Amino acid sequence: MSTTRFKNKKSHDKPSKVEIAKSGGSFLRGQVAETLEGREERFSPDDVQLLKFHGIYQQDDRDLRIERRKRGLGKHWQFMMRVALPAGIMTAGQYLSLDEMAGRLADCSLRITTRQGIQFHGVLKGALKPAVQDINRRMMTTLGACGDVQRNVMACPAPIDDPAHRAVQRLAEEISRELRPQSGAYHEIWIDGEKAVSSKPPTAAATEESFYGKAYLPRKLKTGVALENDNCIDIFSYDVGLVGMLQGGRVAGYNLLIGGGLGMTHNKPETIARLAEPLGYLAPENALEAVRTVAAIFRDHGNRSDRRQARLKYLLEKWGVERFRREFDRRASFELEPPREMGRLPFHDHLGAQRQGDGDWFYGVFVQNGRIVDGSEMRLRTALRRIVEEMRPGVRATAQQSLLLTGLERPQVERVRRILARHGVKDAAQLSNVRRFSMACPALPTCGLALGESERLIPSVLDELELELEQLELKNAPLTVRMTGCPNGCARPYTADVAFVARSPSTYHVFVGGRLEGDRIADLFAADVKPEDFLETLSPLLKLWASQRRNGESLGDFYQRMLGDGSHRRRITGKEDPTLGRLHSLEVAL
Ligand code: SRM
Ligand code: SF4
Repeated sequence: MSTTRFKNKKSHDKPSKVEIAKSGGSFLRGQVAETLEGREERFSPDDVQLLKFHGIYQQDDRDLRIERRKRGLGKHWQFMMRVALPAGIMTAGQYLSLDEMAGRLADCSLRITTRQGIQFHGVLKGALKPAVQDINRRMMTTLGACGDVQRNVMACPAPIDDPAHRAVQRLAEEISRELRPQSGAYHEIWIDGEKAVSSKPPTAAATEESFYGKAYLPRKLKTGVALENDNCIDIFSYDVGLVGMLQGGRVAGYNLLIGGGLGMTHNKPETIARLAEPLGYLAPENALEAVRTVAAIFRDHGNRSDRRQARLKYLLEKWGVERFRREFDRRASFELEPPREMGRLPFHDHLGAQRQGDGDWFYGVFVQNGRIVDGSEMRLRTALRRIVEEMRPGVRATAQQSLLLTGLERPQVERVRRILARHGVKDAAQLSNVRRFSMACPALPTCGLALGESERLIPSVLDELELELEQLELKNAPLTVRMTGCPNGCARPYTADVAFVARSPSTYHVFVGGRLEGDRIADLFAADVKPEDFLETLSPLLKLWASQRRNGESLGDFYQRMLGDGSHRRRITGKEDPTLGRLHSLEVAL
């Protein structure tokens, strides 16, 4: 396989500002070390771009903006740090150290991300270095958790003791390791040359980034590894997906999917959310090379002048699958076979108590919006710390922003339940489906791109929906509701049964028609709806679903059946017409 150094072969217009910052950044160094030592509260715009590769985002507390402006003060600068955890896997010691750091160096919360990472918010500049050092000391890393590189690699985190689950978790770890940036900058800046095992120490050759080159990838690259009988990671949403096809309980090979991605911009028809599509089938021993080959094609041919058009999905739209496959075949040392037939990939959230298959049990704890924090009614952070300190289970983050406690003996499961209940944390079985399968992105006050609320708004929206669904006797019907503070899609809204996507501080687009399996893109159902009108907008459809629903039919499936055009949408643009009107004209009693 080709390992040629990066050359920007495209004849696109001039490189974007971020490309210039990357190329001139001396392999992620910039002036980061100097600013870190200096008195400034924040980094220069170029260094802000480089910091992302180190897993760090410069943010400000947006709740404080108006008040500070009134007092003649500037923004309250702070940082978000992201820890990359392949397949979401941590040891008890690692989890406890992250929990301890959340109290000492961040805002006393840990946040499980939709891609199985852990984020800290509210880290001040002076706390960045100790935090990165602690994380590395515990054999974890923030390197490559953000930035234009291969991001954290996802896989089913369930500790099921079978060859297939072990294979996908191992592969996620291998891909992460293989495609992590090699630059010595990370060590120089954060670890001071101290040798840490989680990321490689600097060498003369490594500073040249033999795979990425000085400009890295044109944009982030997201990869996941699923199983044909377990798609808990939403495999169709990523740039690169590997679906393990099973034979006798083992992964016989992988279907390679490419070109998924959900980020869009409101009113920009040239921006799209789309599902990944099959490129071919390959043997397990070629999986690593396959991801590397896709990354290399992206590196050499992705758009480096317009970041809105830079993700792999746009290259695929431009080239089509056939041309992409020809380029893949030209570079790979093995032959890609035609993709194997895939049925509907089942979804599991892995919550509650389940057997691992090795005599032990695991217990999945629901974490609303991934936020592990102590509140007045529910002290989740304390409860989890007590459990992990006492029982030392493995700890794993799911792609639904929840947590699995693994390797428990049966009596320990009951003890876990008791500790959680004592701290006000509900067992998954006590939750309504609409809450259990919900997700929201952080949005305000930390995310600089948020147009409106998400994580702080969704609980009250779910309260209202719960009441309505209870009355309609739909409490146990399959339904996923997601919310994001902007159209970038961080909580994967466009594949949900129902999604609310902020358009402004007080209005949201409402999407309907995806489903839990994540294999269909929703329609824009209603535009510019105020949160107080969400229920009124959805209620007629919910009532119809209740009265005309087929056995086990999800809201998304029901809606698609009502529309009756047999569409299985795989793509949506940033500018679509709402479908609410179409349903009216179908003489449906809305
Ligand atoms: Fe995301 C940018 C949070 C998963 C698409 N995302 C951001 C930033 C870093 C905002 C920024 O650039 O300044 C957000 C930080 C907010 C904060 O305060 O923490 C942010 N994204 C998140 C997380 C934490 C949401 C969550 O609820 O967990 C997820 C972190 C995952 C991780 O561990 O790596 C997260 N982001 C996603 C996903 C979902 C996924 O990958 O499964 C998507 C849609 C899939 C995709 O990539 O297409 C997603 N995030 C984006 C985009 C749109 C990219 C695009 O192609 O247009 C942006 C904006 C950007 O990159 O310019 C973005
Ligand atoms: Fe921020 Fe938008 Fe992502 Fe939400 S969806 S975290 S508002 S970028």
